[in-house]
Amino acid sequence: MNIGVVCYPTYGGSGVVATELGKALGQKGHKIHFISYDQPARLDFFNENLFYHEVSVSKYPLFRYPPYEIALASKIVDIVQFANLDLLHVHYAIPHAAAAIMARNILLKRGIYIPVVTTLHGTDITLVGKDPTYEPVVTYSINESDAVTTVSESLKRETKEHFPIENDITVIPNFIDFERFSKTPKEHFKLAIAPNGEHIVIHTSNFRKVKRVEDVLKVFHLIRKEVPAKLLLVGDGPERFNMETLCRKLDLFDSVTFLGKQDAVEEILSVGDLFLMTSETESFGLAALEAMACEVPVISTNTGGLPELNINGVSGFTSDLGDVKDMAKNALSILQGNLKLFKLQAYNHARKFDIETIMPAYENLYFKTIETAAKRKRT
Ligand code: GMT
Repeated sequence: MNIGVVCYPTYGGSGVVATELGKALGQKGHKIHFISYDQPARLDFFNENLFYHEVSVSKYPLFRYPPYEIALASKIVDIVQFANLDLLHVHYAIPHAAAAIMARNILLKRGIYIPVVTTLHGTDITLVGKDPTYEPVVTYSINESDAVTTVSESLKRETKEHFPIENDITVIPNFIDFERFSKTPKEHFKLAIAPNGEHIVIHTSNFRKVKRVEDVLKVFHLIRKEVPAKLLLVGDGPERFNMETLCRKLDLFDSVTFLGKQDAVEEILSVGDLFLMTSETESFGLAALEAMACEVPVISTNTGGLPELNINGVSGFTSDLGDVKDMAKNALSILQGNLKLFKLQAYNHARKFDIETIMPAYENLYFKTIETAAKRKRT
């Protein structure tokens, strides 16, 4: 198949999922055309099946807000024709689904029907999408898509609850590439971080408010009162400065390292004992899955899709939002109890999300969607 993939190029979960899926499909022989405003961060190699098409938005003094959607739709129209695409897979509804539907309508006038698969990732529904500023267009684009997927049952429920959706929604959970994410501990790194054998606790995120990184620090503060521990914070974002201030206030600075954005996350996770995800909501929680694949148990909230991923008492523990005392209690029960068992259980649970198991679900959906579109054309 020739597939166009529209995604954000950043380190955020939706861009990572889009890129990793595209790379895996490319390895299976499909031709994958990424369309974005920058080269996707995880698109770290090219082969004969992978292509990247940059969307550039021309500047004009009149444009207070450069019209990205129009540039994107025009680029999609061009690539569908130029690369003879069979299907478009757009990740994150805003504005990708709307641009894809616009492109599909333009192409229809030229006698081409390009089916659109939209994958909803979370904040495009739970935070931004619900906002009345965007809601009518999000609803329209979801209903107009030829197929819609969500990354968890919880996100499917929320989508149906908050939007008048007429389409079926298929749940296809996120996945992990075990060739990349597997425990590869670098002893010298571990020793540099925890020279006295302290436990290593990790959090990775984009430091947005929804991640509640302040709760990560509060939980770690309680953990460190009981056991020697170090905290590695991976990623960067708007809350970083506030978190550095809070670290000083809690007198944690010596035990916390802000690593910023990192490419080789798997190497960092490989030295971890525990992963903290205290988010207000997470449609899936890909960062937690990456940790589990590297044998790191997870302490998380029980919101959104997290309980589908982090099985309470198995791959780690889940607590109510903001209940930092319960999270710290659970964390200590792992660190002071059978850590080895939890590491193994976290890894075993992660195996259920192997890319090799999940990828065929997308492939089947593509085939079905293309077939349905072809039937429509014939009738
Ligand atoms: O978490 C973010 O803020 C980034 C966002 C994205 O779209 O990049 O992540 C969402 O999609 C990921 C991939 O499907 C999920 O693993 C995250 O749980 C989801 N984030 C939220 O729902 C807050």
